Amino acid sequence: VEASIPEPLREAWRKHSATEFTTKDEFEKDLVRHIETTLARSLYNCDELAAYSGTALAFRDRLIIEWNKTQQRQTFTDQKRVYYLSLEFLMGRTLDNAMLNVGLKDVARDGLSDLGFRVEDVINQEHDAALGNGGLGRLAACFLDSMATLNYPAWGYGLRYRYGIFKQEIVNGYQVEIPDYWLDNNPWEFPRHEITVDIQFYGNVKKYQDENGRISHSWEDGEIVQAVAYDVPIPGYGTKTTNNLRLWSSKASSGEFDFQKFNAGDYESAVADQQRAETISAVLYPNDNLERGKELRLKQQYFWCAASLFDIVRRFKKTKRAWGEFPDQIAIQLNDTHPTLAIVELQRILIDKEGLEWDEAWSVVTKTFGYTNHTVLPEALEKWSVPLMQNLLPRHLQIIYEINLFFLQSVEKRFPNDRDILSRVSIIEESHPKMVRMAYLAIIGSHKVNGVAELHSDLLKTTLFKDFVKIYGPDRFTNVTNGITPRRWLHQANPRLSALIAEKLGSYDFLKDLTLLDKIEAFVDDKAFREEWAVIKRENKLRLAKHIKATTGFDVNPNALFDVQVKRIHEYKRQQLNIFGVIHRYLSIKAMSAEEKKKVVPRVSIFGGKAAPGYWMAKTIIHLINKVADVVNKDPEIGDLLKVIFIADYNVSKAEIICPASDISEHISTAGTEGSGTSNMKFVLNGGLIIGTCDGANIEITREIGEQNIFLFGNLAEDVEDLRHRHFYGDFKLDPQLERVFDAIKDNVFGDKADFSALISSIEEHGDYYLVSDDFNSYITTHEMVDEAFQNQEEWLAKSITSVARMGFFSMDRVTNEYADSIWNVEPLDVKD
Ligand code: 7GP
Repeated sequence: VEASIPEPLREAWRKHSATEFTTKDEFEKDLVRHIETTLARSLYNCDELAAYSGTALAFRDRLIIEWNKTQQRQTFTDQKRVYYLSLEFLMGRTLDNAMLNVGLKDVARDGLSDLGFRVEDVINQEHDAALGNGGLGRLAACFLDSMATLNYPAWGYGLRYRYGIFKQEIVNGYQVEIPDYWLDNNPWEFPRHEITVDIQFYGNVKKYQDENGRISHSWEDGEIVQAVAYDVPIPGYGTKTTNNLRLWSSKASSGEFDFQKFNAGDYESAVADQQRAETISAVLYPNDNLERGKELRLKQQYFWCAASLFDIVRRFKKTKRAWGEFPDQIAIQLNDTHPTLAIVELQRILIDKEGLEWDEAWSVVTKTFGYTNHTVLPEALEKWSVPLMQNLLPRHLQIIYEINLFFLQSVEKRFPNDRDILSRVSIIEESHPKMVRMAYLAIIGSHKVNGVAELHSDLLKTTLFKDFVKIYGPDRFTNVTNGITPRRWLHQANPRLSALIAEKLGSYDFLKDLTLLDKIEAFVDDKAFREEWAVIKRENKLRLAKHIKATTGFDVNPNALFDVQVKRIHEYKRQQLNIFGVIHRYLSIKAMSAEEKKKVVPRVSIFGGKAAPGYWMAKTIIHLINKVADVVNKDPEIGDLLKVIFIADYNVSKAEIICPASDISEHISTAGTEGSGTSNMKFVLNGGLIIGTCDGANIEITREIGEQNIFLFGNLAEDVEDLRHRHFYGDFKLDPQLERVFDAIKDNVFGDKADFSALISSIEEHGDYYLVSDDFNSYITTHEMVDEAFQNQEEWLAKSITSVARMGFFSMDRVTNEYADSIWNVEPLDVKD
C-alpha cells in the first residue's frame, strides 16, 4: 500500500504532518489555539470548562497522531488481532489518564498554571463516560488499558449510548434516577460518518437454489437501521500504541426515511420512524446481574454484533486470505453472553453470503470465539424467547436451531443411553414460550470458556456447565482471575502513594510490572517509610472527608476507622448485612456506660452504589441506610463514635477518591455468589485492609497477601446449598443479635417500620436466601477483631504495606497476557516512530 503512493506526494505530506507537543510552550500554544479557534473563546471568557475542553483537545491531538501510526502499523504488519465485544465500557474520565499514560501531566500542570488554572480543577470538569453498570463494564475498560499498554493489536467494540448509567440522587432517603445525557461535552470521540453499516431486523427468510444447485437462504424485506462508527483512542501507558474503541450509534438508514409518508404530508410520522431507529443506541440498560428479556435490548445486541462483525469481516476480506485463515488473524472475545449473536451472525455471513459449507464455516466460527462468564446468578443468565427471536431475527433463529441439531446429534452419539442429557444441554429450553439459552450457545460456539476467579470457574464446571464439561472435556473450560489496571487504580487515584513506592523502588517500572511491588516489603520496618505511608492514608481520608462534607453536609472524623462498602446494591452483595451490623453497633454503643464508650474505636461507615431502577429490594436497602444515617449522625449520645454516610452517585471518578481513603472495605457476598469482585483488589492495592467472605477473588487475595492480613468470616460456598435447603424446610433460627436489630427497626427507630418490612421478612419468613442471619454472628465478631487490630496502628500499617507489596498478581496486565496466551493466541506488536 505504502509503495503505491508516489514519493513527492509522500514528501509533501510528511512535511506538513501534524506534530506532537512535548514542551510546556508547545502545549500552551496548542491549548490557546484550541480555545480560540476550536472553541471560539478568548482570554476574557475562558472558564474552567473551556480550559478543560482546550486541554482535552490538545491531548486528543497527540493521541490521534499515535492512533494513526498504530492503526497503520497494525494494518501493514497484518498479524492477529483481538476484538473485545462488550455491551458495556465503564471508562470514567479520560483526561487525567491520557496525561499520565503519555507522561505529560507535569507539562500540562505547568502550562495550565501559566494561564491561571490548576490542573486538578481542570481535570474535575470532565463528565464520566459511564457506559456500564458495574464490574463487567469496568473490567472491559481495564482490558482496553492493558491491551494498549502491552502493545496488543486490539479493538473494543461497543454501543455509543446517548444516555449512560443514570445519575443517582438521594431525596428523603430514596434513590431518584436522573438521565445521564453525557455527549454534549465529549471531545474524545471521532465520528466516522463514512463508516456505516446497514443492519436488518424482522422480515422473512426465502429459500432458493443458487447457481451451483445448492440450497441457500436469503433474509429479506426487513427494516433497515444504520450503524455509524464513533472511534475513541485508547492510549497505552508508556508506549506509542494507541488502540481503538469503536462504538456504534444507530440512525435511520437514508433509504429508510419514508418519502411516501413525507410526500403524503405525514411529516410527523416520517420523523417518528427516524427517531425509532435512533432509540436503539439511546440508553444503557441499568441492570447489573439481571436480564429482563426486553425486545429493545435484543435489538441493541444484534445491532452492535452485526455492525462489528461486518466491520471485522470487511477488514479481513481486504487481506484476500482464505476463510480458513480467519481464526489465525482474528480472535473475538465475548464479554458475557450479551454478544452471543455474533457467533450466529458470523455463521450466517459465511454460509449465506460467502457461500461456505456449514462445517467449514462452523469450524472457523468456533476457532474464533472465546466466551467469558461473569456470574452464576440464575437471574443474570440470558434467555431469549423463541417467538421474540423468530420475529426479530428469523434467519438467526433458523441457524440456532441448526447449530442445536448438529450439537445434539453429536451428544447423542457420545451418550446414546442418556435421554435426559439432551434436554438438559439443548440450546432451546422446552418451556412456554420456548427460550434460547444464550450461555449454552456461547459455549457451543467458542473454543474457550472462562470464569473470572478460581472459585467461580470451579463452580461453573461443577454446577452450571457440568454437562458441557462431560461433553467437551475439561480443556474447553478455564479460569482467568480478574485484575485491575494499576495505572488508574494506583498511579492516578493515589499519586502520592505511587510516588512513594517509585521513590523506594527507584522508578515507576512497577506500573508496567506490578510484581515489582514485592520489593517494598523490605521497607515494612523502615520507620520513615511507615510514617509517610500513614501520612498519605490520612491525606486521602481528609480528601474523602472533604467530599463527604461538601456532598452530604456531615462532618466525619479523619481519625476514625473508615469502613467502606461501595458497589452496585444487590441482595447477594449483602449491603443489608452491613447496615444491620451498623445498627447493631449503634445499639451497643447506646447501651454503654461513659466508661465503656471510651474504649470504642470511632467508625465511619461509608456506603455507595446504585440500585437498578426496578429492583425494589435494593432500593429499600438504600432507604434503610439513609434512615439509619439520619438517626445515628444526629444522636448526641453517639457523637464521633459512629457516623453513617451514603455517598450518592457512586461512579468511577468517585471510586478514585474513595478507594485510597479506606481503612477497611467490605466484600461480603454470600459465598459462591460473587464471580470475582474487583473493588476488593482496588482497595488492597491502595493500602486498605478488607473484611470479606470466602468468595470470588477474596480467596486468591488471601492466598497472595496471607490470611493474617485479611478479615475473613462466614459460611463457605460448599455449605450454602445445604443451609438454604434447611431453611426451606423450616430449620431456621434468627440470630439473637440480629433479632435485636430487627426489634429496633420494628420499634420505628429508623422511621416507619413498614418501609422495611420486606427486607426483614425476606430473612425471618422467606428462607433467608442470602444467609444474612447465618453469617451475622461471625460478621459481628470479625468486626470486633477489626476494631482491636485498628488500635494497634503499627501492626495495622505493617499489614497494609505487606498487602500492597503482595498484590502484583492482580494487575490487569497479568490477566491480559493470560488471555493472549491461553485463549487468543496473539502476540504484541511494537509501534515505532
Ligand atoms: C460482574 C461480577 O458480578 C463480578 O463479580 C466480577 O468481578 C465482574 O463481573 C467482572 O468480572 N458481573 C457483572 O457485572 C454482570 O453484570 C452479569 O454480570 C452478566
